[in-house]
Amino acid sequence: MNEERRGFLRKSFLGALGAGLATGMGAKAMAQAGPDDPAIIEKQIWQTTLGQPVAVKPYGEPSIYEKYLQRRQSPGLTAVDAASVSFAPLQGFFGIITPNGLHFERHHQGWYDIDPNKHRLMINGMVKKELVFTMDDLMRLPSTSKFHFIECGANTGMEWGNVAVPTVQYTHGMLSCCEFTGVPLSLLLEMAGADLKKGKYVLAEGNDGSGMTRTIPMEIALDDVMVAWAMNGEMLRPENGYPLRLVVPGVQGVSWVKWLRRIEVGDKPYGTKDEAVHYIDLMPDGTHRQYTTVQEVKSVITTPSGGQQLLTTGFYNISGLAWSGRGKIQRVDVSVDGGRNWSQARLESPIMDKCLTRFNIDWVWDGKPAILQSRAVDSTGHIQPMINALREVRGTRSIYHNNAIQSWKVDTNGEVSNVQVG
Ligand SMILES: Nc1nc2c(c(=O)[nH]1)N[C@H]1C(S)=C(S)[C@@H](COP(=O)(O)O)O[C@H]1N2
Ligand SMILES: [Mo]
Repeated sequence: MNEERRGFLRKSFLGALGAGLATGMGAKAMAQAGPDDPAIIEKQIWQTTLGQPVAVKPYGEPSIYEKYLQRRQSPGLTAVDAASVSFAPLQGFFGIITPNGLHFERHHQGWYDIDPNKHRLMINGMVKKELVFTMDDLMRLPSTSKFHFIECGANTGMEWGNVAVPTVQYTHGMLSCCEFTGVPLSLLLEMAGADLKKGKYVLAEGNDGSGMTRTIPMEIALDDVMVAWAMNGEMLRPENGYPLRLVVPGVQGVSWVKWLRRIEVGDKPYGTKDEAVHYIDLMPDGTHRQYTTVQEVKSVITTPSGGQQLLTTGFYNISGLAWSGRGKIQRVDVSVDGGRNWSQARLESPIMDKCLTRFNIDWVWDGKPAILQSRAVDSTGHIQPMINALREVRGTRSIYHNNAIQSWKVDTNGEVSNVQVG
């Protein structure tokens, strides 16, 4: 790889955006390689000297050449760092799994590294017997592992007002996807003898100072909700709820209560601050829509995406992610001309319920301006809407639940930027 060009690419990308460069963007540099390239004909230091011994780093880290791929805070979005969000660098991900160190974070009052020996989970309310579990008690139970996406209800929220946030990290980066391991909540409710006749809801409560509490309808609680201690093969990271969090597949992130300490069975919705003041959708007529549970079908092209630069005309692999809180992804169509023509993208397997699905499609850029869009359809037949169709129903003053089609404009100089079309 041509070092200068690589340096130039990194610098320009960093200078413009302060965001990481996705590997695979060195198209021109790769095209310049040839039979006289010293990188292939000369012996390199890594061929002629001894490498590092094992376990220099008992817990492994990414290559130093990937150090700019980081989760990042949006400057000016929140005044207090402990009540903030860091966005996942979607532009640098491959496949569907989010590496644990790059999972997005959203804390209402900071994160804690809670001593698992002091952590308890209580099941109370309308139950025959109140139960309190230690982590050891929970981890003896029959566990299950499942892949799911988590998306904050406020993801893509700035687009309601057409703020044209520059990169996919900031437009869609409150999204991650992991394999979670834990026990079904239904098992714990059964053990406590929950009153399933009168008990129509559960309240989930976190162990942090924000007093995070969310109501979950009983049919969802009994369906696929998990009390999880692991993500991607290791214990949860402290930022993501160590040692215990709720996994509520298909439902907005706020209901995935971290540092989970209590589940209460009740007969009506609890109307807590996190569902009466926050996480409510402001509708055009001034009313609020409460208890929006499902994250509707959505997709986004992650490469090429805002802030990236196409260096030459020619072949590109357009790649992105699609997901639906209602089930599986059925189909993704991609347009390169602002929605006039659509072609069906390849869906990579596995395609799982309430999980990210990776799509890819070939594209040859002719050097003319282009507008790239993706439109997902889920297994229940729901289709991702155009932004203005969604605005007609939802208005422009909401923050939450924007699942509109995202448009990236490619300029004649190869610069990719965020625009709104349709
Ligand atoms: N206890 C507790 N749980 C919480 C939160 C919190 O601040 N405290 N934030 C919620 C919100 S708004 C989201 S979007 C997700 C974010 O999960 P993550 O930080 O693991 O990405 O956690 C939810 N669970
Ligand atoms: Mo959230």
